[in-house]
Amino acid sequence: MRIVALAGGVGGAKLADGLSQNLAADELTVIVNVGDDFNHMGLRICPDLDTVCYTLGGLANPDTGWGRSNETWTVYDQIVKLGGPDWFHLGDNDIATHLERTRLLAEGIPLSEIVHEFCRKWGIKVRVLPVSNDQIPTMVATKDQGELGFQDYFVRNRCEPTVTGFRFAGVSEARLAPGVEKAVLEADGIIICPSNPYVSIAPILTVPGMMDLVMKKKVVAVSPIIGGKALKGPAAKMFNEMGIEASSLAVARHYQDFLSGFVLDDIDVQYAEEIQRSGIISLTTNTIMQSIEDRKRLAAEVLSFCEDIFFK
Ligand code: FO1
Repeated sequence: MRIVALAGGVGGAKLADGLSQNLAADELTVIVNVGDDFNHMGLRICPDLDTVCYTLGGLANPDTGWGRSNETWTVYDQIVKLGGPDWFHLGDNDIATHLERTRLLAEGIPLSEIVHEFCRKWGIKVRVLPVSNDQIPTMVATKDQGELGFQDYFVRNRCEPTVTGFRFAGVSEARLAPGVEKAVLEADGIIICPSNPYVSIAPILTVPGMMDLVMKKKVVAVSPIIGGKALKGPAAKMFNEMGIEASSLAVARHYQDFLSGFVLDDIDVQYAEEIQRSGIISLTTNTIMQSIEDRKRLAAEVLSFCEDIFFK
């Protein structure tokens, strides 16, 4: 079964990894958010692409979810000693990724080709694609600090400001990266990974042409909110600040215009009936992925759920 998975940060990367353990390499394409990307100290940083690739490559820091495992901070410590920015932590191994990506981008190599090359070097067989090779910085409108760049909101401000909205700067001029259209058209279906609907999935779906492509396929989403909370990151806080009570039901409603199936955690079983009433088939299971085994198990359950839905 050929799958296109839409993914953002840590939760998305974990399910993508689980899917890669259940599918042949040529059956899975992961389309990744680029809205978190920014320039820092002259380096082009692509957090969600790196989190997905590091996770698929078994290189990810298991505690933080971002950056590399077995990391050292020699360069970062010296930057701080020199009075440089200390708010965004760059590990030594991770810096190599940013340096080489920045060098290749400066030579005019498109981001999608750089990701492909890095995946080859990291032994990742699954296809990972940025949704676009264009820069589409996610801007977060906040109540007290006006509009903040995503990393400014997420890291420097620790997601504390009250959000009032989101903007994906330049998205109307952005083009889908080469390979995205073909991957979606050839897919048997689409899986929206348990990523933040506002700042990981929306920036993917908003790229011109993407929604039209997605509407041609059946879509299954896995809830990033469990028991009213997000396991990681500000998704639940954002729902609440946007005036919507955070729950897996709210996530299903958020996607309901194009959703055929929805996977929610056992703890949210009380929502299953209401979700079914809105025409979305639901699967209730343990959606918490702590171990690699959890990822593989959940992905296997999601895939068999998809079999029923995509080929019905
Ligand atoms: N997140 C943090 O909370 N603190 C950091 O210092 C930090 C550094 C960092 C470096 C490279 C990278 O790829 C990601 C990094 N992240 C950090 C995560 C980043 O903010 C991502 O955008 C989030 O994980 C959301 O996807």
